[in-house]
Amino acid sequence: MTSEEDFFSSLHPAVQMLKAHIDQGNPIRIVSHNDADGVAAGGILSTAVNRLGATFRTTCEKRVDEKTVASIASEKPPIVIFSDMGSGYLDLFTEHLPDSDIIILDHHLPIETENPKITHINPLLHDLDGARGVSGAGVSYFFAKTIDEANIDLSALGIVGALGDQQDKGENKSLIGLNRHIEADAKGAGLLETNIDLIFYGYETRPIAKACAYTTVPFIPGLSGREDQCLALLKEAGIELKSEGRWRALRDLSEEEKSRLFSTLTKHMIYEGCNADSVYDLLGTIYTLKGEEAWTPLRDGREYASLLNACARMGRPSLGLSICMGDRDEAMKEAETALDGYRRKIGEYLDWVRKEDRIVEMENIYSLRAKGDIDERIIGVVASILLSTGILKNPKPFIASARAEEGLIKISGRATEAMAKAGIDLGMVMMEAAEPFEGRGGGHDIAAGAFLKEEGEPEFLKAVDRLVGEQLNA
Ligand SMILES: [Mn+2]
Repeated sequence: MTSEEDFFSSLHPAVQMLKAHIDQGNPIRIVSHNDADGVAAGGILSTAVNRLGATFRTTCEKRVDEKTVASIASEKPPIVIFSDMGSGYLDLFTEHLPDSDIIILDHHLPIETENPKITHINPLLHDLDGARGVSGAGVSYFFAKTIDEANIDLSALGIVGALGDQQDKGENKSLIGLNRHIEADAKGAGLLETNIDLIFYGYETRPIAKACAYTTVPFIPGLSGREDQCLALLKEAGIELKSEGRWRALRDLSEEEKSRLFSTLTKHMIYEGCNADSVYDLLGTIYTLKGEEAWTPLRDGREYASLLNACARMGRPSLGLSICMGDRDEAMKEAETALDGYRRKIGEYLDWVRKEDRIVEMENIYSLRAKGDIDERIIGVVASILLSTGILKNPKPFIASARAEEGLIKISGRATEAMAKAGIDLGMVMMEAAEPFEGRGGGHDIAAGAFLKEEGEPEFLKAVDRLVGEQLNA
């Protein structure tokens, strides 16, 4: 059997276990991760379980820790499904949830267990790429499709989750690995179209200045969230904004206009202190979700993911869940407000970071200790943006931290693809570095995190610096 077949067949026992609980009339407890991918995963699972006629309750959590697990245990759930989280915490489940059957649908670094009550689905257990090849929503989608082929319409959310986790690491920012199967399903069902161009949000439908201003992944310093600046840039590039009284969208531009826009963008990026190549981040595969209304943020896969991400980071994941389950009315309006607030916050944080000059260059990493100045739910996003725009002069992983609750700090580490190729695996680094500080760490090679007591942070950062150096010299 190939690893993929191996992975797919690992889903069957989990589906059987779920169905057995539903046959007994048990409620299904779903716990997902509080980010775009996690919300999409939660939406997929909630829909699939709902279609089976089961009662269910879904929440999104920032992290798995003793407190979270103990509070889930207090509900005495017969079965818990963890999605986009859990693989690194099997010992906590064994300790605190001894009476529940547990299904884990995750793509983060797994640990092993002998506990027969845990059914563990993770591509990494089958030598498949979990960091770039499939997301938590993707694993959840395959699970849903194993339940019933009719769940193939949920493939669109699988794509959204993958884009939310920035798994567009193939040529022209395309999806790779198991995500390809999801893409094929979505295209087969008439729910997805792809093409290659500037990846501004709203390629087909939005006025260009808005499309540019709304784009947050990649975040364009000076333009994201600033429509007036985008208008000025278009003017400078000599792009007509309207034709015959109608706003023009990106797809209406001629090749010649596109290349003028591209060179003006390049100048802008250099002016903002980004490296010149970072403008190529703006070109790539556009994922248009054909099942969604034109003019809405859900029409573009990356923007859909940003919307879910904003709901999660602004503390309103249930809005995102409602949208994933089909709500296009109230939840949608509130989510758009959350997205506005989120864009504004990121812009403010980036201004703050650049003004305050708080980034410290160590031997093998850059670090930023934001303390209470950046929201812990947004620190990871800020770290990704700072790393991807080339504002940091040397190619080193970026480790940022912010205060969480109860004297803890959250650490977010980000590395580039090139660094991973050079041997850096931040997931391993975080796991190892957090241990002596009674913290927990883990994740993927290019994106990882940890939690620990604030007083341990300086030593922890030294350990990270050393471990990254060891990986580079191994
Ligand atoms: Mn994920």
